[in-house]
Amino acid sequence: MMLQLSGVDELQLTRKAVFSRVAVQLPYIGVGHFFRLEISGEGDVRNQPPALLKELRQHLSGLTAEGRVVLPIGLADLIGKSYILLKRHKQTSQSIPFSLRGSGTVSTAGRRFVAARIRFLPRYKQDGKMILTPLPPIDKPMAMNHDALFPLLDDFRIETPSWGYADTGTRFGKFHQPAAASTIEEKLEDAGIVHKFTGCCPMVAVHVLWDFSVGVDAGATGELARKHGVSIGSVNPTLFQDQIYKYGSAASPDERAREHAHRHVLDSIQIAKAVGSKTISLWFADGTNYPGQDDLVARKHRMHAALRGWHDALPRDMAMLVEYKPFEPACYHTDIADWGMSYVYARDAGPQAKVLVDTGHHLQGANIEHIVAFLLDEEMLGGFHFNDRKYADDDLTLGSIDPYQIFRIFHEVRNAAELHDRDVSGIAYMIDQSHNLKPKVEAMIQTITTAQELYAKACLVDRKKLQEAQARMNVVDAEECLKEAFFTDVKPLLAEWRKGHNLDSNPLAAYRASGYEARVADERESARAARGARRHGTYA
Ligand code: RM4
Ligand code: MN
Ligand code: MN
Repeated sequence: MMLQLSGVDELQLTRKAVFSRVAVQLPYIGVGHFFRLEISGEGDVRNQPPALLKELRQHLSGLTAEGRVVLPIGLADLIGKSYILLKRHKQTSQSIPFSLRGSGTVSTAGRRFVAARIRFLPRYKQDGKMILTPLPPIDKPMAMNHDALFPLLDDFRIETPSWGYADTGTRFGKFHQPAAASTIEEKLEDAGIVHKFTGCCPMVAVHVLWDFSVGVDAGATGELARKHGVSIGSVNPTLFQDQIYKYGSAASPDERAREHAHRHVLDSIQIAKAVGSKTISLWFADGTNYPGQDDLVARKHRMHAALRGWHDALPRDMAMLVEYKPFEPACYHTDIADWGMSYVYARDAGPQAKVLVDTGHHLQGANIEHIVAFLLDEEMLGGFHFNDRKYADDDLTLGSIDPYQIFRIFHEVRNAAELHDRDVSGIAYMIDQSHNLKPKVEAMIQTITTAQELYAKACLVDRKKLQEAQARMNVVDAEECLKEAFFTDVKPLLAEWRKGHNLDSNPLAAYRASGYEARVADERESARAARGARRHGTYA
């Protein structure tokens, strides 16, 4: 049936007219339903000067259909008749906002060109109403202004890890820092300070065996977090350090190890409930060191069964993230070695399970942003563990080695949101770093401000221009869109954003000026001495 349009059903391009953005909302699109937009034009543009036609084409090619298929529409389509055929592959009972966007000013002053009308004619099988809402015209086709960027920065929250504040190191040794946190309270205090100076780190990830002791009420840890102005984010079961895990945890051939892991994950879910966390984050050291050591497929089946069982034990509002890693500590095979395996395990476990991408967990040369784009489109990306590396899982500061890569990852997140109608609001942005040499809190503040800078740059990519360049198959112009955004100095923008949030424009300098590190170094050294705590730095 043909639906009736309500509101405005046509737009006009006239002399000096502004080609407005329009948003089309459909009440429902289900499997196998096609949504067809007929674009027809009136007016004769054939005798117009080439420069004008070029200009018009540029604006019209920015008109894209969001959905599974993105088709640029050229001028030829406008003169004649064209159809955009869209098919949604996934069943959903929710209303899906579907938008057609075109923006830019057509300036035709002094020329004879009169008008082209674009009419949107929806044809749709279901009863329902189609609403065409003209949005206010925009005067600059490009560059995201503050009004658009700042809300995105407001929503960009990064979770810091409790273990990033403690003395951690390599397997060859640890170097102690007087100000390093040793207790969960000290870690939460540090996390609270990072949030105080950055304004975007309200949550802290915890590792169960490192942060919770037997007999201590988990709810009290949640309270402690609140006291320091933060809350507990992801809860990470610790499935690798007990002696029983010598041959693995969930995939171990030893039934007692599997049972031990099972109880620990169920306990972790209880802890998550008690602290008000909505995320269980799973990483396994499971794997083998030698060919033939164990049956790879039998291990796969054990892992499957464990994940399914744990998914069933989750409260309805809790997510389960499945992290992968190609090697280490296992040297021959790892049971969840890459994103594809995480995807399959998560998909089969149930709808609350998603993939966790740790940027350090790939073999050299892997295209991480492609993995991210793919998972986003599949609606299977649960979150990130951010860090940087030069060689393996080095856990270095985000962006210290390859900032362009992190930018490209954020660019794919923004693409998914802005061009492909994906909901990216649930993605957990988490840091997973080990600051062996740098002072812990300084390193974390440096990490967070770097993440904000790279995210802001990715937000600034002119996606309209990029789509136009892609439609013209102009590789150089397309790449330049990314480089232009990447090389934009966003520090003034971020300083302004911070000002609006009553934050110092330079969080690192403000933190240093606060004298926090020297104060807690004294307090923590005395507290450790009073407890008789001894700190070991040795590997063996
Ligand atoms: C792993 C992985 C996990 C972390 C452990 C301790 O390499 O990155 O996320 O929990 O280390
Ligand atoms: Mn990780
Ligand atoms: Mn790691």
